[in-house]
Amino acid sequence: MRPTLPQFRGRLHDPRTAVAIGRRLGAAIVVCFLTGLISHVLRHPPGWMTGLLPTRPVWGYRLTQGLHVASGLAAIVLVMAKLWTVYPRLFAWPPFRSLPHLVERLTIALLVAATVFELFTGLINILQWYPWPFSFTQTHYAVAWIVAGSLLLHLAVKAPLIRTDRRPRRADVDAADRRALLTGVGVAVGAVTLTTVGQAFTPLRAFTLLAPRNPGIAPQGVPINRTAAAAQVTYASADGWALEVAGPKPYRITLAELNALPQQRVRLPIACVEGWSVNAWWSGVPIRDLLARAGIAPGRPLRVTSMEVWGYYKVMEMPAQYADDPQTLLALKLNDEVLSLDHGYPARIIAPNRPGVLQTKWVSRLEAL
Ligand SMILES: Nc1nc2c(c(=O)[nH]1)N[C@H]1C(S)=C(S)[C@@H](COP(=O)(O)O)O[C@H]1N2
Ligand SMILES: [Mo]
Repeated sequence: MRPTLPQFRGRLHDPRTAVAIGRRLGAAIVVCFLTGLISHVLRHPPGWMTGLLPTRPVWGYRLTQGLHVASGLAAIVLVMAKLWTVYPRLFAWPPFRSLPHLVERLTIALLVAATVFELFTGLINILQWYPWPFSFTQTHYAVAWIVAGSLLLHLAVKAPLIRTDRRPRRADVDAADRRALLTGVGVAVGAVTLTTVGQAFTPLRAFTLLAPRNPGIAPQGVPINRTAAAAQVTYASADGWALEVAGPKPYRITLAELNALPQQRVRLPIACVEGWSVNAWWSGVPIRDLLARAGIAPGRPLRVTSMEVWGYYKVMEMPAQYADDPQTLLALKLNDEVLSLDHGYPARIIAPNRPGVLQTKWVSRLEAL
């Protein structure tokens, strides 16, 4: 028996509109997926890849992670438009006509669920809100593959429909309405992008109304993710600090002694995984000089430990090419001022083309692996 189901007379719930929005959504998902892969590999490289991670361009991660968050935010708008065009099919009767049709609908359910999950967790994460019991990075990464797989299946199943869509039609009476809808969606994507992209693309930072971070409003010109208070680091605990360098000739060195060593000044960005990024001037001692003093030859990966009491980023590992890079510093100054406690006083890491989470603050120990 056929239940009473709603009737949909709106003509833009048609395949042609769904394909048109799908193309744009697909493009956003491809950019988001690829830039997400880059981010994952830079943070958790499989062993064989560690030596291959590039240190140039220094703004590489800034660009890819900015794109990751921007394309994800655009996809939120596009996915809503796409779901609006197709949702009447939820009420199609019978729910499935054949086994292949049932399989097709299940793969769409998987695709929608996985995509909504990715966009929702990503959005909540850039707001630094973690209302879930699982690890964000691992789950977000794993589900991205489900999106990729079910999207490929979806494209294969719908290939005939997408192909017919290319053929010119004589009487497309909805063309003007469809154009209006697509323009509206485009304007919405543009508005979301314009009000958020300034968190990474600083020339537009005056428009950063909706982004969680505005790089224009930041102590010493750089936003802060984890404060010293959250990491339980105080000026008192930094008192009497000395950097410990382990190696064949281990040594301890005080802040005054570090300041007396030859300094390097470099312009490098902090690029947070949450999408905000900003360039800054950093001054300090090249890490390779500190390692050489301990008798450590170039080519060795490094373990860096922070004096913070607890945190996921207390210990960080750095592949050799970053440790040896002349621009990788144990920074003592930010934009020509002594680091503030929140920025990692007395000393922090700054390295080219690495995610912000690996730019360890409050460094207490270096050790070659
Ligand atoms: N020891 C330590 N270092 C850390 C963190 C941390 O939690 N602990 N957070 C990292 C993150 S997520 C970012 S984006 C950068 C931000 O540095 P900033 O606060 O100086 O901008 O510091 C990184 N360094
Ligand atoms: Mo970050």
